[in-house]
Amino acid sequence: MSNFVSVTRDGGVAVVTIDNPPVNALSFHVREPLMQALVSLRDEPDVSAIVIACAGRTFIAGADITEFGKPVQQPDLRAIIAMLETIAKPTVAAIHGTALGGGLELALGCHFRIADSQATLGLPEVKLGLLPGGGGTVRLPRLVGPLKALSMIVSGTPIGAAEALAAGLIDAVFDGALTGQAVRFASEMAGKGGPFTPVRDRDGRLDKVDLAAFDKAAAELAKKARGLAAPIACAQSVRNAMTLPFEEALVAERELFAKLVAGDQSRAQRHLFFAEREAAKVAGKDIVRRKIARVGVIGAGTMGGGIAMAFANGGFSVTVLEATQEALQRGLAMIDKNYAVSVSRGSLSEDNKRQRLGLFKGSTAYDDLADCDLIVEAVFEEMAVKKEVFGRLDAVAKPGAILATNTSYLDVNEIAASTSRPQDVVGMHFFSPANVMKLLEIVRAEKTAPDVLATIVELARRIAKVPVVVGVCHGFVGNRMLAARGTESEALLLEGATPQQIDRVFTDFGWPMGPFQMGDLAGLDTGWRNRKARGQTAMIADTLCKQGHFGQKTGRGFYLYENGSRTPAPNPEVEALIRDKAAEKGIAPRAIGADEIIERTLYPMINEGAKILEEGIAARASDIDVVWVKGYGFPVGKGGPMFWAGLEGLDKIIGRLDHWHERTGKDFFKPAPLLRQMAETGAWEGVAS
Ligand code: T1G
Repeated sequence: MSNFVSVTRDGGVAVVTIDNPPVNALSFHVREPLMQALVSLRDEPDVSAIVIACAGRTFIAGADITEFGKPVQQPDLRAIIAMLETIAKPTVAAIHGTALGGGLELALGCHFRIADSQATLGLPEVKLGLLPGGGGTVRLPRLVGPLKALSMIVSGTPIGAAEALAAGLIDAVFDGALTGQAVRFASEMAGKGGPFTPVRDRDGRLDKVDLAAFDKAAAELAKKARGLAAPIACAQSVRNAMTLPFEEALVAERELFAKLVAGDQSRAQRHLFFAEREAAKVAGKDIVRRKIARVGVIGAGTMGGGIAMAFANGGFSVTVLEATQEALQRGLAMIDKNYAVSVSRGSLSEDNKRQRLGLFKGSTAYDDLADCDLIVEAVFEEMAVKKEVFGRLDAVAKPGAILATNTSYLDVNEIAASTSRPQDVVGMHFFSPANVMKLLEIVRAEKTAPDVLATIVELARRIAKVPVVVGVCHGFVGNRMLAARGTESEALLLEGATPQQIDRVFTDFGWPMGPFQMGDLAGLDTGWRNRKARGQTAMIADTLCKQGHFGQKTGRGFYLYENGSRTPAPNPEVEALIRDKAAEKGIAPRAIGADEIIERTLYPMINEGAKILEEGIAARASDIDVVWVKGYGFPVGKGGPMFWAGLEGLDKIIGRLDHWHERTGKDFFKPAPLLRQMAETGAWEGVAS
């Protein structure tokens, strides 16, 4: 046998164990010995049944994603499953941990599937821009029915063992000692005698759903695809299971898979899969992390409350500090209300709500933070206020406590300098709503100790955040590039583009919404306050703010929101305001095309990303991609701004930046040296191989 696949015997039952850490991916060095083992066991007369199990923390978590884009080495997964289905003796998959993708597909090639009660099962290929390419779209509907299969495959969301049992995906659920129970189960099946029908021959559930109902459900799901090909292909392949003979549906699945795996969208999404994990790696695996049990949060407003919830959701005890009892009670009431909404939506049980609320303590006295291992401030975004808070923290926090600031923009070095322990100070830039948004920019200040950084990066994943370590500059990575993306917005309006037109270019690109609709949603007053703090102006936006028009919350901003509606409608007053301001500046409006809008918003954003890399504010281009996809809704099918720059072509980007630099004289368009250097070498690190 091989190091990755072993066979043991338990009576007449053969147990094939796969051991390919860390997630038992179906790499070639697993597939080859696995095929050999199954072929020989199929023909061994004294083997009455076969169990396929995995060592380590999980059943097979899928095909080996690192193999995509390279020549397929036989046997491929489909060949193994096809061979499995020629075995007459009972075959049983023993599932623990996560049976995902090709792992679940292999299990679908067995006659039976049993699972540990804590196991999850799913076909998440759509999240990689793919579809289940090992027969999952054709076999799963045969067990759980077309509609459940459609929902599982298009969403990519795994289900638990109990749900899988109820749906007919698995045959039994056990607690503990799974392999032993699998052997007993297999032996019982063998004792009952065959024939054992492979999943491929079970058509009973396919015709229980009429095609019209299926197409209606698929059409609903297609609305959320937002330009991504994989969700549509997934639905088509499940539909083929209903309308085509098994073999034809399998061939059609393979053709759809081949197209997706070679496409830019899947390359982009596979890039992001690894980029997210790369970003979470901190130099020095052997660094001892500090123990974090109790967390203090200063400020119970929107950000502070959301941050406190993020920690409570991760199981941490949280002390919430506010300046007054009234503010504290308001903040705690908001937290309670947020949990109540989750319960009403069914995403949280009453027990979980009670358990999480039990983790909170409220206080108005800094001394009550003395037992906290980590204290996060989320107070007003002004340096003087931050310094005052950190000065007080320095006096009460216990030695070794980590002091974190949630600032979005400000200089964390300056904040750290207001304490006697700058080595314990770090930035934790959460995104609103902090209990929902995945991105966490971890700001490494000059004096931040390595173990502080390592502790917070690891902690991020415990509170379901995606960490990216960034350096100190105004706006760090995300907001600094957001500013670059928006610098020309006003000019584009004055020269003839409308807010609707610009927003439409963004949504056609794949963003959930454009910059003006986003500004109305976030509140135009936030940007106004930041501009004033930096002595900057924006004619149109400032005028709207001076008139008290902050966007959705006031019913009007760049758009109108009639009767409390959240749906934006064109605002004739804004269009008149733009014309008036343009006339004041002697600008004759002209037609502005989509390409120009992209070149004057997204290209400068990429240029800023290159400068961020040059300055070492981000360690990798892929970190920037993670920031933008997880924090700002950059379309996953384009892999993030730096990956997309590779798809767009650096020469083209540089050429257009040069054009706008010459035409406007704005240095902001001057291509960063790194862009030119990468274009010459052709080795733009933003593009996966
Ligand atoms: N292939 C290669 N490497 C993988 C991998 C995979 N499928 N899954 C994880 N890794 C690596 C990962 O990069 C990291 O590496 C380490 O394992 C730990 O992962 C034909 C086409 C299973 C829920 O999409 O969702 O099957 O950084 O940090 O948080 O139809 O990994 O340590 O060097 O994520 O405990 C379908 C992807 C593939 C599942 C565990 N399967 N994996 O989460 O650990 S396509 C998936 C996950 C397919 C077939 C199709 C998670 C996890 P490193 P981790 P985790």
